[in-house]
Amino acid sequence: MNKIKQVSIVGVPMDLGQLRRGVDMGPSALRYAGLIEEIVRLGYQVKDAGDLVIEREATNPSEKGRLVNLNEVVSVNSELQEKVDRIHEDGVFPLILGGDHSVSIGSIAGIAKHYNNLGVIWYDAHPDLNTIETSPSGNIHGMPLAVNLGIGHPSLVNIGGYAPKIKPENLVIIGARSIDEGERELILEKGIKVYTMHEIDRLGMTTVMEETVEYLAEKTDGVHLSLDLDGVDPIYAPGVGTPVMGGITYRETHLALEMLAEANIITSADCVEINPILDNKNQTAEVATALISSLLGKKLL
Ligand code: 6HN
Ligand code: MN
Ligand code: MN
Ligand code: MN
Repeated sequence: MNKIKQVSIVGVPMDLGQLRRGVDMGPSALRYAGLIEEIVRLGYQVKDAGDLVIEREATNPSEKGRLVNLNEVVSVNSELQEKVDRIHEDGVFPLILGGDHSVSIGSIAGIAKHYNNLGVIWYDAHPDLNTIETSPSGNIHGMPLAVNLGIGHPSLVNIGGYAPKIKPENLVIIGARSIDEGERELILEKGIKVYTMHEIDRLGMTTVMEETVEYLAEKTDGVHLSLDLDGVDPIYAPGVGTPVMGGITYRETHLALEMLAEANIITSADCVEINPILDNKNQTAEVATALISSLLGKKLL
């Protein structure tokens, strides 16, 4: 990561992957929290590419069947895919600001084509491995990891014109504590490496991250970090649409990202699910800003 001293920021004010409005304000909240200035202070050359324009239909999205807002989610992610692809071609570190977690479909679609074995770290309370058949909600933000593995609706799976984007053995999920039955089956069937809260409690974050780095470093040629703020305990990150108690602490998350910075393996990232409407004075965006700084190499001393 350190050889790329340039970062390009793309905001995706998208709230169509679920039914709670407000997560579209995530990019603004992060800019307000000083994210751009903070990355500049770390010595990076930063380009803020602004936000994608999200077109939405005026009708109630829940009327349209179980895949909520499918067409809109496909079109936003297709555009995001192209944008991220170009950033990567310029040799710049892409940092995508959500928006709900469905934006990881477009971000990973734009990145994965540049690697033979893109690794992914999915830092999240949820594995986001649902399909239309297994989803309890029909919300696409609960499906992006399955889509990236090539499982799901063809118009989502084929964004960017290729599928799958990633291989199950190149994936590590960290922080899971709300796992739907179909997701559990998929995890076991594909042998996906998951550190649930149970493993984090037992092993401690140091061991979890040492193992994660070792697991990915030997077989991947780049690693994308998908940081869902609901992975962090809602005490620290209350501004999220699907909070789950018993999460990863603020310090454990810093430690995790500091260890990734030291290992120098992260080549792109997205930061998603911040909902300022549900937040406490922009706390969650401030937490995210501090966390991204750790990821990009900020040290306490
Ligand atoms: N997220 N598993 C639930 C669902 O509706 O599929 C929750 C998904 C949450 C997704 O937080 O990115
Ligand atoms: Mn290309
Ligand atoms: Mn998620
Ligand atoms: Mn989540």
